[in-house]
Amino acid sequence: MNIKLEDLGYTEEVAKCAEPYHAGGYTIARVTQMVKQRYLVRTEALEIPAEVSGRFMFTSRTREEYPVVGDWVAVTLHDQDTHAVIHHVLPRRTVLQRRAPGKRIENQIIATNVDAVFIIFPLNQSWTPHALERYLILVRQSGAQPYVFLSKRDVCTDDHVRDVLGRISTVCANETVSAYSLYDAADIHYIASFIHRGTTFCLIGPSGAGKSSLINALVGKEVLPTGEVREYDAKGRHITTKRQLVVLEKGGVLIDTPGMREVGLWQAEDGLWETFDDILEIGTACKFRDCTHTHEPQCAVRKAVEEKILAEDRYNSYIRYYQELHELATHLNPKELKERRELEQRRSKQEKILKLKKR
Ligand SMILES: Nc1nc2c(ncn2[C@@H]2O[C@H](COP(=O)(O)OP(=O)(O)OP(=O)(O)O)[C@@H](O)[C@H]2O)c(=O)[nH]1
Ligand SMILES: [Mg+2]
Ligand SMILES: [Zn+2]
Repeated sequence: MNIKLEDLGYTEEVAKCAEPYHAGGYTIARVTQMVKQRYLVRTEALEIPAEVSGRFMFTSRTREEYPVVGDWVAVTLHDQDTHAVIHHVLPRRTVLQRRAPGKRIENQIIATNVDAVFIIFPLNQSWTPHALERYLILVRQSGAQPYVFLSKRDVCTDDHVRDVLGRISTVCANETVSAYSLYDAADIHYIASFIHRGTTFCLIGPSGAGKSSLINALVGKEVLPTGEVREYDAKGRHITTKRQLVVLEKGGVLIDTPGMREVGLWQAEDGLWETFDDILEIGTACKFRDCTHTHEPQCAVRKAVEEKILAEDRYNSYIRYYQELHELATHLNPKELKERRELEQRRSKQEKILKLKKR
């Protein structure tokens, strides 16, 4: 399939960033797959294997600087255009990331330059609204638009579907939320209606939710492997093991990801405040400007909980996320001075969000 860069999500903004590289004789491509340090990149004409240049490896200080799926990169083509070398990663417009699973304190970039995220959860399994909430915070932090699609409606009763939608309604009050069945053409058509030429969508959710199946249905072909996840395997075998970017013929870009078991937050304060904007607003009446709403006197938030204006459950989950992020920040910035500065920055961002909300 010969495609235009625009179909891959190339915008004027990207073009501007790409200008110097174009002038330098590089080809612009998008990273479509990544397994360890090996990549596939897509240019207008080709999808070919790629690796980063020696100089890139030498000059990169952190893992974060390495290309990931969704990145725009400046490459050179070699061996009759069968192989590419990545020299530069163009500035990222959005970064979808989480805290990497495991003990080490580091982040993991899920995908970049994503406009919207389809969060897929299965209706036939039990999970708490908080599980979904974590995904929402992570997506909002990235700046991408979240959509919540609940799969496997066909194997559930209408009552059950209604019950689940009711239970998550406070968690995703402002989002598009919809239950669907992979086998209902009208449902797939509805989901497809959100996808436009040049927009990039990333699908995330637990393993077995139906991410890859949904992409196949949207593409109209089995382009990705799917299957039942083995429940008895303690390790949990994920069907999808790599991130992969798929371009729809009618336009639109979809990124498939492996199922996530843990969704740890990574520097997601803005995402948290956007998700708990009610608490942010009540908190403006606290006595202390930097009130943590835990032990301080004259705390408007705790007063609101006592007066049952704010649900205790909601308050508790906010505090849990806040502490998780605070702990992370302390690990990342051991110097108190730096921490204070960041707090100030976060405050001003907080005020900006409030101002935006008031408009
Ligand atoms: N009945 C029913 N089955 C579905 C639906 N969506 C997906 N499935 C099935 O669920 C299983 C898992 O689907 P996948 O698409 O592989 O799930 P995934 O989210 O990509 O899983 P990982 O790749 O492990 O993260 C497959 O057997 C699908 O056929 C649906 O709406 N209804
Ligand atoms: Mg999959
Ligand atoms: Zn307070």
